[in-house]
Amino acid sequence: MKTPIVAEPQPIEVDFARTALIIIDMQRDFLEPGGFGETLGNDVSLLHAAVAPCRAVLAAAREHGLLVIHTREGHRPDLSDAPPAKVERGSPSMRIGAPGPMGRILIRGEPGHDIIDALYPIPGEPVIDKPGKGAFYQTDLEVMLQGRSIQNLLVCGVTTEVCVNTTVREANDRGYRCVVLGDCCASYFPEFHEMGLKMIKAQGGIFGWVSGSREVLDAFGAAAAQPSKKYA
Ligand code: TIU
Repeated sequence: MKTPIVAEPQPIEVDFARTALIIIDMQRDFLEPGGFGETLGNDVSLLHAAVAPCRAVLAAAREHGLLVIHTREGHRPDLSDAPPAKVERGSPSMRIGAPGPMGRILIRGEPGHDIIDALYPIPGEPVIDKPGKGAFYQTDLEVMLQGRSIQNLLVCGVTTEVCVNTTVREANDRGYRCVVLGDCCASYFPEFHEMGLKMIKAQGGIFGWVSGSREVLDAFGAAAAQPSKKYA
C-alpha cells in the first residue's frame, strides 16, 4: 500500500513497509558543549531546533512499525580507522581523540560519542557506527537495508550539509528514494541548512525530496486509517 507524503519538488508516494527512518549522528559530540562540534568552533545550540520534530517522527515511526536506524560518526580508540588527514585538522588539544569534558572527542564508547537521551535507540533498533560523513561508507548499512527490502529512506539528523547531505547522495546513487525532513535536520550555519535542503530538491529532486515532520506525521495518520497498519 502506498501513501502520499507532501514534499518538494513534488509529492512522493511511499510504501511504509519498504521505508526506513534513518537518524543521522544525533550525538552529544555534535549537540552538546565540549564535544567535536564545539571544538570545530561552532555554536552547538543551533542544532537543538531539530530535536523535538525528530523525536515526534521517531515516536510515530516506532508506533507504525517502521525500521528505525541510528548512526554515529566516530572512531576506534586507537584511531586506526581515522585518516590522518581528518585527525590533523584542529589544534592538538581539541582534535579527534583528545580528552574533553565528555570523554575523548569523537571516540566510540565515550559519553560524547553516544546519542542524546531524547532520541536514544531502543532495543532492536540498529545503530550504525561510521568512520566517515556518509552512512554507507565502510558500514553494513546497505546490507541491512537490502535484507529488509527497503526502497525509501526518511532522513533526519545533523548536520544538514555535512553528514545528512553526504548520506543522501550515497543513498541516491544506490537507488534509494530519500525524503529529507527539513525541520528534523539542522546545521551550525543556518544558510548551509537552507542551501543543503535546496540542493537536494533542485532540478526535479536531483538527490531526493524535502518534506517535514508535520507532513510525515500526517502521512502516518493516513496510512494508519487503511486496513493494514504494521509495516515491518
Ligand atoms: N561538522 C559538521 O557540520 N558535521 C560533522 O562533522 N559531522 C556530521 O555532520 N555528522
